[in-house]
Amino acid sequence: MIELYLATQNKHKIEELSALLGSHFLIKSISELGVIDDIPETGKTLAENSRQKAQFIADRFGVTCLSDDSGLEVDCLGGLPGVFSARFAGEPKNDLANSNKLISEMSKYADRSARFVTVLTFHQNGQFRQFEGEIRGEIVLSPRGSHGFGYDPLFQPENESRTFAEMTLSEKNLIAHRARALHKFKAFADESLKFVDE
Ligand code: ITT
Repeated sequence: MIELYLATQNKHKIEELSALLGSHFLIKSISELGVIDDIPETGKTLAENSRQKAQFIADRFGVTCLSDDSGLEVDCLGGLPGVFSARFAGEPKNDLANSNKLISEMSKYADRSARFVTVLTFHQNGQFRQFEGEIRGEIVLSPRGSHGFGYDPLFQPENESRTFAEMTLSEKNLIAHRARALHKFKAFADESLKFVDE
């Protein structure tokens, strides 16, 4: 079993990742390390921000950790909100304000295609590795559903008639960006990590 600190303050990410990580990992919260504020993210890409969050925890505590930086990239907005997804409507970050801004910015476009992307960064013993997952879909201009978080009520994955917010966590986790990135991490872990319980 490997102790794995999740380098995020987002409880929904923790829920989604925890449901998939499996029994080889003992999941730990960075609040146990005394980190209770948002970890700074000042990069220009999801990959840079993801690395920055894992590096922040690694530099201070040296622990094995996994960070997540995710974003919604909307084609007609040139990839926005992208790296600005959490604070699209400004500070303080607010899911509803972000969604309302997205609806208003998109109303003049017919093309509603978009993708969700996650970049996970795994740190162990000074080594960093990244894993990316994406799912394509489209933005609906009337929010639907009450599950999930963030832009979930506005995102309808391709080949689905429901938004992410109309799915249970396990249904979302069968297809979503974060789950796809996590499966890549798990394949790497199964191949390369030593679990002391084996
Ligand atoms: P941490 O930095 O502490 O991990 P955060 O919420 O600030 O938490 P991000 O910087 O990755 O995380 O921000 C991504 C934003 O994109 C997030 O706040 C949501 O608004 C949105 N988002 C990310 N993944 C999502 C998902 O699976 N469903 C809906 N919205 C999502």
